[in-house]
Amino acid sequence: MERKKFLKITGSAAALAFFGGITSLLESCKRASMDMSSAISVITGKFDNILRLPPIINGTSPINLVAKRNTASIIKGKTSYVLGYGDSILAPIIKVNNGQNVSINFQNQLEEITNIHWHGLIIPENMDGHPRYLVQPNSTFNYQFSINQQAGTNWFHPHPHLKTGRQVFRGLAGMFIVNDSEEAALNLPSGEFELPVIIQDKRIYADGSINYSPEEMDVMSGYFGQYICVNGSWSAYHNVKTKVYRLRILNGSNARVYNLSFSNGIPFNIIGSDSGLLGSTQIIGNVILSPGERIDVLVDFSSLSVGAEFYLQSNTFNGGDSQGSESFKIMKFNVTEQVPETFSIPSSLVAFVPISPSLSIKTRTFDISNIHMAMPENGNMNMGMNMDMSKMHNIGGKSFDMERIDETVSANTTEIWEFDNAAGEDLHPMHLHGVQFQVISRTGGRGVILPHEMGWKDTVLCMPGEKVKIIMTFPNNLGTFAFHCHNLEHEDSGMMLNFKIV
Ligand SMILES: [Cu+2]
Repeated sequence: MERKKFLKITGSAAALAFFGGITSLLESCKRASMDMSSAISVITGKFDNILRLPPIINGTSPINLVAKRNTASIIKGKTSYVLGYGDSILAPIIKVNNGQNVSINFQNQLEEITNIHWHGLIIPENMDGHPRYLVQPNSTFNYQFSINQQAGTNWFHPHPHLKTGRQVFRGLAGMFIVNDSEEAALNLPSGEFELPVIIQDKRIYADGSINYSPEEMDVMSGYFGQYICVNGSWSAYHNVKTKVYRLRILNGSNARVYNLSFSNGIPFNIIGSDSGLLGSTQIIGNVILSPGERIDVLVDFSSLSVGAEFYLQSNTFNGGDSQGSESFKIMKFNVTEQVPETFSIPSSLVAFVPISPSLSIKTRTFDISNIHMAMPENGNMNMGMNMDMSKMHNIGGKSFDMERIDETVSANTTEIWEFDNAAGEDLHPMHLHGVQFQVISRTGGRGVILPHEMGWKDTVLCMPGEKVKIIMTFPNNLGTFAFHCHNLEHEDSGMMLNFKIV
């Protein structure tokens, strides 16, 4: 057996011990040899469930968010038991303007600790939702910050260590949109022509509750679901007119990566990356979007005929050990009304200034291949019951320690960080809190910077075999922030470190 496979499997035995299960190493070996991708096959429905559209809250007045148990109709005609920040699954969409002060009164009505991480927002460390800052059950916290960043599609979700995966999977997440005047000048499609598309896969029990019970293979690869949902609707459809639409697409899944395209060949006009608009529109037929990433796209339905039906789908891709082997439909679009369209898709968007690599004062490299288990402090690899799940993944050989500062950086300085997955077998979407970056190179694997990466990013996908370099200038928000893999099972099993801005 290869050394790295052996290490993975011994780690998986530890995971089972963590979850209180009893299994032998032999059993783990048998399971590890199974084809992971065939273990969870996507279930395709009739696409007769009307797409849920989360309500929109304007952030100019104080916002109330309550994390609680809810019911939702994820599958048509069935009740599902979920978590949400409103009255259903997910949260209302929060919309704010750059320069605005935001106040969110958060109430935790769960029976466990939680918090909110504002993914993509550049805000002070005590508001960012680091796992050190928790909100106890039946307690409240007032998140207050001012928005000082360009227009973009951000989001929010819980971040309590070891519980993030479960709380997000059960339904806690939402979209957070920042608008600004530069964006307004583009007169982009709005109202019914601006559509949130939050893609998530769910495992659902027969009784309607969401199943989150990861076993060793789930912790290694990530937790997948058979039901591909958009905005909390499985097998959904949406009626459209013959217009240009703006789709804000968020991959809010725990672990699943999608290779997105339209079944009728309509291209994506990509106008924005994770948290900002691009300098110029990038036209492309498909986008591989990993957990945590967003794309802002214009899609032109104006030449379609009434009665046309087509799908947003995911195609197969080369994604390492556990991903990309299946193609499936995600949601259906029906063209139901012919209307005139005068909007033409702009080729030039906003002023986007690349950060010059010559400004970088330091390059740091992080081995994210996970070919070695993190070593415990005493140097002994304790197999079995003594080793917990929180050590199954690592960055540079270190698993997450809440209080340890792993990297120290200076405010207002620029650095290059490299994520090295050259020897890795799994893909890892790497996310930094507290800063926005630009991708400056990718070597190995796909070998290029992709069209949806040519702007402000906070999450970047590193496929097996790839080394990805990013550049960023740290803001003047002093304190400790996290950076981690956004495969939430990898994150919860240790693939997270702290960096401190001083
Ligand atoms: Cu990962």
